Amino acid sequence: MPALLILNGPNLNLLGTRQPEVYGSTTLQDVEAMCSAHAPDCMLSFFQSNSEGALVDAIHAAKGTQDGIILNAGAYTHTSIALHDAIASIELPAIEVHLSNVHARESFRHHSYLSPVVLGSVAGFGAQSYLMALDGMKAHLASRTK
Ligand code: CA2
Repeated sequence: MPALLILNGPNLNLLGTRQPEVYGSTTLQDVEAMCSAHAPDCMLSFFQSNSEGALVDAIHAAKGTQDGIILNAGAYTHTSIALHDAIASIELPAIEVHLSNVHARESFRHHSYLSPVVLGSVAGFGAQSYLMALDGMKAHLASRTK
């Protein structure tokens, strides 16, 4: 059974409570419950932090304990070389997730420091983005063990 870490970055703890027109009305707890229901064949761990260093630590801790990472780094996506380096260093497959279609928003959201070091990205499907990333990660891991 694959062990997957679902990591959420800054302000995502506010999901469902503010800006529902951008991020929907689903809370982070709802998203986590949807992931668990969608992937009963995976051992899921969840972590959210508003601190860049705590996210780096969680990525480091995933090495040797997890088979993959699904990551919504929030605004750190667009700023964090530290998260880029952390993902590059652990040699685990990672998928970048966004609730909103970042490419249809402000230009400062168009660049991701994470995109070069992840398997792929899913953006724009709200909470469904996480489920699509789970499917992609499961398919990727299954194809490696064949
Ligand atoms: O679309 C996404 O998932 C983002 O990663 C969300 C980030 C944003 O900075 C990225 O550009 C795209 C922001 C997360 C903030 O979430 C909030 C949720 C509710 C209320 C306020 C903020």
